[in-house]
Amino acid sequence: MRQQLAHVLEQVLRRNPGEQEFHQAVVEVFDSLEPVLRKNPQYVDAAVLERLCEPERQLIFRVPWVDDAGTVHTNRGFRVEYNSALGPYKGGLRFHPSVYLGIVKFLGFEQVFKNALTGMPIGGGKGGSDFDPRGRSQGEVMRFCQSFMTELYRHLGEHTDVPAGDIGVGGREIGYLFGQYKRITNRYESGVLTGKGLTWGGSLVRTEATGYGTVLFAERMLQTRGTSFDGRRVVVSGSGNVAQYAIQKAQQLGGHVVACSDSTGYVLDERGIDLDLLQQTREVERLPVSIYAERRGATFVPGRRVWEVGAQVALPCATQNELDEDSAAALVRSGVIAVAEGANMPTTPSAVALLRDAGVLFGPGKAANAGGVATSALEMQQNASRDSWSFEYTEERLAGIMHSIHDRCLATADEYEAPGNYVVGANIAGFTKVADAMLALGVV
Ligand code: NDP
Ligand code: 2IT
Repeated sequence: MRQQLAHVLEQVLRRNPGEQEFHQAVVEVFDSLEPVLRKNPQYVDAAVLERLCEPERQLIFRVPWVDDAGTVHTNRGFRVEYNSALGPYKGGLRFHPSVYLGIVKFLGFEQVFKNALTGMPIGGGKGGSDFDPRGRSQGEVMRFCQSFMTELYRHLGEHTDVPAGDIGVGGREIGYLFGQYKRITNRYESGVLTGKGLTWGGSLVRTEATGYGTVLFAERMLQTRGTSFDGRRVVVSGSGNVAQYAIQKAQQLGGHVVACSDSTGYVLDERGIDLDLLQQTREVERLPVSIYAERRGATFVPGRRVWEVGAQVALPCATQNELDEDSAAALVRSGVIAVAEGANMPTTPSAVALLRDAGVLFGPGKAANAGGVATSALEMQQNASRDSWSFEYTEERLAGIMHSIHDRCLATADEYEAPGNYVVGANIAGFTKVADAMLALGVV
């Protein structure tokens, strides 16, 4: 079986040259699968691994747009419709200059297993563009979104492919994208995008869901050691959507959140992050965290990673490969108990190994940040029934889903003789769910 995995991996590396993040994501999952394949040779016979590593459809398209000065720009748009064994393709759109096919494929691959873990009827997909929204006016962002959707709309549909937000795509962008979809198709098809505004088909709790879910997952991990967030020193990376609501939920559970960051550096605020001020600065005014630090009278440390301040609970909520081995070592020295990934693949493989060897509770993104997409599925449910649920009810559903993902990861890890290993649990539980559906659906 080890040979079989090595053979498929060799094919993946050869057929997808230069896509380093995609390779990393595949290796991470394959590392867990040997005992599953040994127990289930039917997966090998049906070439499930080979098929899982090849997206069902990969779209790359031109996105031309005109800036405020009249200059024409040509960006590249992507949508990787990765796997639809469990439901329509579902996953976010990322607008960031680092986006290329390898990033979209890694995110799509992760999304397939994450979505399976939620227990909701959603397949996996991901998309985005190398467009950089930073410093762009409202009008420029709107025209970009309209141009992007003018191509993408033909591939979407509430039963086909349902995008949402990710880095650089929040409520504002989803609004422009939905507006253009509606205009082109002449259909008020609410279920075609999630993360919508509350007055036009959005769900309460979707904005908060990823950050809240990550903290609920971490709380459940802490409970297995008879402890909780209460009174714990917490450090969060990023200061965008996921980070903000991770901070809020950690604070609600009694955590003391002393630091967060952006791509320019980090803020150390020993009095505890003031979330209202952070949101005013980052979300409303779209300014960097250094301005928050200035307004708050806190310390701003430029160009460095937030992990060096030390924490008992660390929540990486910015981007891939942002927590490396040195960062992990610094966290371990400071007495970290738990790390839960709000971002996708933020912890490097050697950092994960170091944390696990040190006995730190480690919640991988495909389990710990699944609350966002799970609540997107709840938004789709509300759209399908033309209903809207209360905040309390929706949050209760989210909490139930996070607890069940947590418990399933642990039970699966036990079943495969890797007790307490959430990485193995998440990979195997996600994989078997998708693989069984693929077997049932035949060679398609
Ligand atoms: P946002 O755009 O709202 O925030 C991103 C944050 O990360 C910002 O603080 C940004 O700083 C920082 N960041 C982004 N890229 C880099 C980089 N290359 N280096 C350093 N810092 C960076 O995005 P989200 O909060 O939505 O997403 C954060 C993470 O969570 C991503 O990994 C995403 O895939 C994942 N995720 C998001 C979900 C969602 O529902 N939104 C669901 C599940 C996972 P700056 O502004 O300076 O760039
Ligand atoms: O990575 C993710 O799970 C997301 N960006 C959210 C996807 C979604 O469809 O809500």
